[in-house]
Amino acid sequence: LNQKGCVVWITGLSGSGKSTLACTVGRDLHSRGKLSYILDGDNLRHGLNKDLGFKAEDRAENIRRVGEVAKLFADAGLICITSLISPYRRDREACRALFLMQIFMNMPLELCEARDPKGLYKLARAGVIKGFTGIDDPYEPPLDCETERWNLPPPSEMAGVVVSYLEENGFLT
Ligand code: GGZ
Repeated sequence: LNQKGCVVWITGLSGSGKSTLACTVGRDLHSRGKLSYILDGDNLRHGLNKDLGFKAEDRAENIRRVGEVAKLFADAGLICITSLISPYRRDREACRALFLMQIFMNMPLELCEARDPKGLYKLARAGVIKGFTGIDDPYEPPLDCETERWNLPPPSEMAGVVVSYLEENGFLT
């Protein structure tokens, strides 16, 4: 295997399309014969991060652990794509040095809420889920992500832009 690894960090609200983007990029990389691995917040919370909830210090620990695991994958030569809300700037900053790219899914709350694929926004509005990101817990958009430099491509074009960036930076050779 002759592959250089890296970390692609996707942040954004629940329902903003993070997992979809991660899967699209993963499939594209696979078709180019490149190994990638997706670390998805919601999935990891069933195993590695089972002990964590959604209060600020738990989210911080979640981001820290996933950052460390992503680094291991990247060290092993994989393109590691993470898909976590990672709502607090401070937590992302703490592992920013690990990321090749920070991707912001800049989807308005109204659209995420209208999609509500798992019905969680509805539960949050009803007060059944407390501390839900975007409803009664903050989301702090990144100020320094690669998507800004690209002038925020629409979500459907995002995967292509990510793959091009990987290519330009020598990760697909
Ligand atoms: C935000 C929550 C919450 C609260 C449960 N706030 O869209 P989903 O359902 O599948 O993904 C969300 C997931 C968020 O996990 P992360 O590990 O990405 O969060 S963080 O980075 O903030 O640590 C959502 C579901 O868990 N979920 N309760 N209160 N999202």
